[in-house]
Amino acid sequence: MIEIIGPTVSPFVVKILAAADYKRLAYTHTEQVSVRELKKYNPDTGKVPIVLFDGEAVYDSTVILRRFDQAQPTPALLSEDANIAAQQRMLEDWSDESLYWHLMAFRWHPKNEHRTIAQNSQFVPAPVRLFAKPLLRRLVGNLAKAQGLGRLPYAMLIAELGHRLDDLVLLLGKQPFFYADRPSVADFAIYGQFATGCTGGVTPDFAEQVSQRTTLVDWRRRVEEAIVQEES
Ligand SMILES: N[C@@H](CCC(=O)N[C@@H](CS)C(=O)NCC(=O)O)C(=O)O
Repeated sequence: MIEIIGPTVSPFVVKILAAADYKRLAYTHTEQVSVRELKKYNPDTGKVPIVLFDGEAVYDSTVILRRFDQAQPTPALLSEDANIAAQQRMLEDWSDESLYWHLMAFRWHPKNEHRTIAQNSQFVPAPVRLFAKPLLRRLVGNLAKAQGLGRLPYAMLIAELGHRLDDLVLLLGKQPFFYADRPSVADFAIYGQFATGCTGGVTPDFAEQVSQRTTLVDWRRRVEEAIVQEES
């Protein structure tokens, strides 16, 4: 039994849900997670997503996707070609560890911060919800500043995201998915970041940068079609 835990405002939760759907895995999904459950299931990082595989808690979206492939090898989330698989893993890691921080910098910039706080307040425990704004700013918003991208002037943030997206267009080239004909961990990782950055109206300038690149808009639609096709 596979139990996915974590809210869909998290790009990493969207990443693993999309991969699970693509693989037609049977699972349950719980959006809300209490602080106590987080401590119980993931005392190391306290982050979501968490997946319970027959009650065994596994965290980190990358490790989770590897477990999905172990649990059900087809369709595989990595190419059979070792060199292509290596590139897919590297792009997955870039998405998780770099693109994510671009998105975080957008989310916590003063231009968007009020929408980010409104979206995330529901996850602050009721007794302290009155203090959601300073709490979220301190616990989450400051992470973007500490990482560095969150200190950039907004125009530079937009330009840097644009350059990275242009690189993605080049990497994709004429192929339907990154380095391959089938979606992989790389596609699901980037899909998670795009899906959360482009929907919900929290980071309109992030969404605008993606929408200006038709190659990426078409790629995103193909990932969504692959998920739905595998679902039906
Ligand atoms: N590398 C982790 C990143 C997970 C992550 O950063 N999750 C965020 C939500 S988007 C989180 O739980 N943040 C809460 C915190 O940092 O305490 C993964 O791939 O699962």
